[in-house]
This record gives sequence, C-alpha cells and structure tokens, in this order.
Amino acid sequence: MRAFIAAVLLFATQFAAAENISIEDSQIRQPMPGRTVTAGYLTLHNHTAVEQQLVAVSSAAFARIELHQHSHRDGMMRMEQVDAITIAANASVSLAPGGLHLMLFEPVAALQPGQTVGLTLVFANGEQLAIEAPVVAMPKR
Ligand SMILES: [Cu+2]
Repeated sequence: MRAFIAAVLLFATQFAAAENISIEDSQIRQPMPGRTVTAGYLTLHNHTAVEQQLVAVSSAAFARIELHQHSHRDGMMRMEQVDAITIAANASVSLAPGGLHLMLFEPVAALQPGQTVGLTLVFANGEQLAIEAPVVAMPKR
C-alpha cells in the first residue's frame, strides 16, 4: 500500500510540477535606448521532491528568449546560452545580474517601466507556468 501511495505521489508530482514551482521577484529590464536585447531575472522555487528543469521561456512581447549564464573565462566576463536551468528538489535558483538570466531579443513594442510582460516558462516535464513580469528601468551605475 505504501509503495502504491508513493507511486501515485510520484505520478502526481510529475504531472502537476508547475503548480509546485513558484516564481518570485520577476523583472524585465527596459531595453537601453536603441537596443533590441535586454535581460530578465526571477527566482524559481521548486517545492517538489524531484529536480526540475526550466528549458524554455517564451513571450508574445519578444521575438526570442534564451536562457543565459555569465561566466568568467580568460579574465573576461562573457555570457553563453544554456540548455536548461536546473532547480534541485526543494530548492531555489535565482536569476540575477552577473549570473543566470533570461536574454530577451527584439521586443515587438517599446517597453515602459510599470507595465508587465507575460512570460511562459516551460519545464522539462512539459509543464508550463505563465507569469506576469514587471518592466523596470535599467539601474544607473
Ligand atoms: Cu545574456
């Protein structure tokens, strides 16, 4: 009986995973004037007992969105596309400046701080999670 319950729980976890993933502190940086690419950040919380993987993000407001990682190589800060962002069981991953981030290409319309952009997050198990991310001004340095 216990094995049966475990099996049912595993099944339920795999097919309702997105409901067990929550998103916090999402934001999309307003593109710099004249630029058609910008970055987005958020924190993913995995409330399940299995690893989850964010594999894609899409939005009607952008032509293309990639998952990126910053890395130091040969003393240079660069960024590269990654296939997936893994969130360990019962853990969180933050996308933040200088690390993992969303790279958003070619906004279909000008973005202003205060508006929100709908994003669809796609996970490796096929689950999808829709969120509204606020647009924020590029911080001054
Ligand atoms: Cu990038």
